[in-house]
Amino acid sequence: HKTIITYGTFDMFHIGHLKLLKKLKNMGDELIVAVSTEKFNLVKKKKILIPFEQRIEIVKNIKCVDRVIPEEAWGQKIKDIKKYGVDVFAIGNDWKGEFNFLSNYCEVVYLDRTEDISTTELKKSLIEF
Ligand code: C2G
Repeated sequence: HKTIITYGTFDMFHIGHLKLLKKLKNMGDELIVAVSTEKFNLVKKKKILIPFEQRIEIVKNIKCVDRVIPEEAWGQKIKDIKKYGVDVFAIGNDWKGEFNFLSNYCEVVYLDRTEDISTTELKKSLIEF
């Protein structure tokens, strides 16, 4: 049994998020997704359009997602890895290298992002719409 975990804001859920989650699910048996709370997005200095309750509800209902948890702090990853018996931490390669310290606790994988889509671009095209 192989458990994968990933973390993210998942604002304005789009195909880039979905492709990543499907790839992650195919890497193992159980996929856990930690969704960033409003408070933690302030820490990340990330402006959010869709409230946490809606973002986590959407991710929870994605077929390949087995469990969702809130992401409230940078420091929770090690606790989560131990608590859920995580075998693989994975995230998009925009974070390449940032989480190598987790390799003391589990495998660390950085995956290619999906090109030509991002919440930032979506916001821009909405303004022009
Ligand atoms: N992603 C992707 N392709 C895109 C856009 C996003 O593969 N076109 C991936 C990102 O690489 C990330 C995940 O989708 O793995 C979620 O993206 P964000 O919500 O932007 O995540 P972020 O705000 O960077 O939060 O502790 C880690 C942070 O919480 C990550």
